[in-house]
Amino acid sequence: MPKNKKTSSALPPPLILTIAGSDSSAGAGIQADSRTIHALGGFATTAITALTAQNTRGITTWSPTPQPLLRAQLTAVLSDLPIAAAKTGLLPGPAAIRTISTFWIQCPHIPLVIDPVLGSTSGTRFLDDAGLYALCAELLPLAALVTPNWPEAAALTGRKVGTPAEAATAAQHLTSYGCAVLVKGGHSTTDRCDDVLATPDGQLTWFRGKRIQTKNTHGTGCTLSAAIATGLAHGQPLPLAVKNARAYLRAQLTAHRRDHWSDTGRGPAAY
Ligand code: PXL
Repeated sequence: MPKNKKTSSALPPPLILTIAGSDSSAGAGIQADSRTIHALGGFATTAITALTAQNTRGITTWSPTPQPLLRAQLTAVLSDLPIAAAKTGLLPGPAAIRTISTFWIQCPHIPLVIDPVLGSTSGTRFLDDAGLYALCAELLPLAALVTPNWPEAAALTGRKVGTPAEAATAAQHLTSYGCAVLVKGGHSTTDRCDDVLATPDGQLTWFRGKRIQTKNTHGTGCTLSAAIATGLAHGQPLPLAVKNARAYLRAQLTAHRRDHWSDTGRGPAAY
């Protein structure tokens, strides 16, 4: 076949919807999600839940998107475009969660990955206790996967999560909401970064790796969850989507650990 002959079998990229906040420094949020989705062969559509003004030193101010505007973004995208998978990031409170769950009840076929962002590494709290409750009661039951780190898993379960064994127990506990759970091990104090996946059928799978020494951890949760959603949109089974997403994130962290952002202690974990 001639080298540049167009084949009609080339599939268009699958559409992924990211429902998340804007990060003006572009290390996390909508910016990180879009970058990841496109790098992995998807096409990113967006519903912006909040605007943040931030740089490598922290968040100076932020504001949630008014509910009618969030609703209008979700209507515009979901009523028109064949979304293959979605993810959530920064959700600014119970009202945003209720808005999203109202939509998801009507599109249960679209796999939804929830990155339960509670706050920023620099200390800004995004989701209050009422929001945490709404997340568990209203959104987790509609999700394919939730991806807490150790502190988020502790907040979601009300249990201590400080060891891999406690992470596994928390993951299994959270499957009672009806979704799969990936508890990420980035907060371990050892040189390991092991994530554990629990599925509602009782299976437990470990994804193991040596810790990559870097200060560029800002946005890693966004990147991982966007990569998993993109894998699901490509039709990958969940464990494979997690494996591939981890490999992508690890490659980004390795490639960029010596760039100029490292000096600041924050910065885009993945370009
Ligand atoms: O990494 C969590 C996160 C997600 N989304 C936005 C953020 C942050 C952390 O700062 O700003 C918009």
